[in-house]
Amino acid sequence: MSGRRQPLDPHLVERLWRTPAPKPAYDVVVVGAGGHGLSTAYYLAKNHGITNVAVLERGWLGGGNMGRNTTVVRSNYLWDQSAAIYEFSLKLWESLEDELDFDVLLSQRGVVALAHSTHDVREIKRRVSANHANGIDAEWLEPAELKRFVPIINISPEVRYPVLGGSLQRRGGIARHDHVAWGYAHAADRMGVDIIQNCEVTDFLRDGDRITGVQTTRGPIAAGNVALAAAGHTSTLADRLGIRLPIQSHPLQALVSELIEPFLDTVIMSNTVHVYVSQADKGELVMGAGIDAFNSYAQRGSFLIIERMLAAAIELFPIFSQVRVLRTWAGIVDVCPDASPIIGPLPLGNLYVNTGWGTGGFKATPASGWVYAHTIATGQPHELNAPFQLDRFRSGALVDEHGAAGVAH
Ligand code: FAD
Ligand code: PYC
Repeated sequence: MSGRRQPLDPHLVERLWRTPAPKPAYDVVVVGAGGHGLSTAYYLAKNHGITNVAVLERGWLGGGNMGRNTTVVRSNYLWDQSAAIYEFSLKLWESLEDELDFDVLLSQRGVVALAHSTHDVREIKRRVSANHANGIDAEWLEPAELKRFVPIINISPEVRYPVLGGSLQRRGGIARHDHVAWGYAHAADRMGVDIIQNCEVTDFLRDGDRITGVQTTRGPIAAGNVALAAAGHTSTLADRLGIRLPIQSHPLQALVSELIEPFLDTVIMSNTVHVYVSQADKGELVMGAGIDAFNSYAQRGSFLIIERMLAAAIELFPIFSQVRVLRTWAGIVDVCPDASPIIGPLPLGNLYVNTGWGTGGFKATPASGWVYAHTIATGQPHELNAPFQLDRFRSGALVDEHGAAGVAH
């Protein structure tokens, strides 16, 4: 964390990007000013010199999952294909402040994944071995080692789901999601990208099997290519074209506590008891759980999830029983059957999709934008997103990352 550069003063935020009126036509229209849309626009301009780009956002920049996630960054996935893209992302994170000339407040404080059953122990140890094979830092910690690393954790064997050990990725951690969105927006804007808020894409312009632009609440906009990056709303947009994506949209909730003195300096996750927690620099505990089981496009979930999340948290960290919840919220996540993303062309000319990051796309923001920009600029997948094409649901070459997702879904 360098503590330098761009603002913490909210008045300065207004000046980080322009507020242009939409032009009649662009080389590329990106739909959605979340992290993935903004990083895509940035790398289109930076890596490929394509600057006649608009990012269209129906609400405000970062008002979707980008501003609602719990900011966990790591790369300890199971399969080679995922390890490659998430590790590339983590390496981009490690130099992102210099790249964007903007504080993103990456804090590599370590991410722990807990095991509570023999099955968990085998599965997590297997992932540690797979991480080593892919050159990704990973360690297995026995309960006593975990207790030394996280003194407030309860390792008593007398609880419902005792802690039997866990993995640790020391290079994992958290970053400030709003700063990441602002940093990409600022840098893209400086290279000529138009970021247009309050501009909802309502339909597509097409010429036979080719997409020629978008219809928006601010009029039609022609485009050489249209790139969807609308997270939980991508399937409804594709539906306008009669394309049915293998995506289920669900609420994913999180909460913060009141501000307390710093006492937790790592991220702890338990997929089994369905809670994860970190402590933000400000002092609030940031917690989340698994998805709400029902489909929804509303940014709210059920109380049951909050109740269970807190019960699990208090069992793991009895000291939390003294802390009060300050606020809760939800985002809409776009979940593929194999818990991996889709990044590539759709079966209509000039139309691309980046979706299916589900509960884990924040950490992928830099790599996702990098490979999506490459795909749009060259018409070919980058080697890192080649395994994540839509046709894997026909070929059966799935990349199942439910275990490594860390959040039950
Ligand atoms: P979004 O920010 O949702 O961007 C999509 C944008 O498209 C939105 O701004 C939306 O308004 C806009 N849009 C939608 N429809 C239209 C339209 N028709 N026209 C124009 N604009 C449109 N991931 C991690 O890696 N680590 C975590 O710790 C983590 N925690 C999470 C916790 C919660 C509670 C949630 C909800 C998600 C979490 N995630 C996490 C997942 C991560 O946030 C998402 O995978 C990622 O943010 C999705 O990409 P995005 O940022 O581009 O999406
Ligand atoms: O993907 O690491 C993750 C994550 C943590 C919390 C939500 N998603």
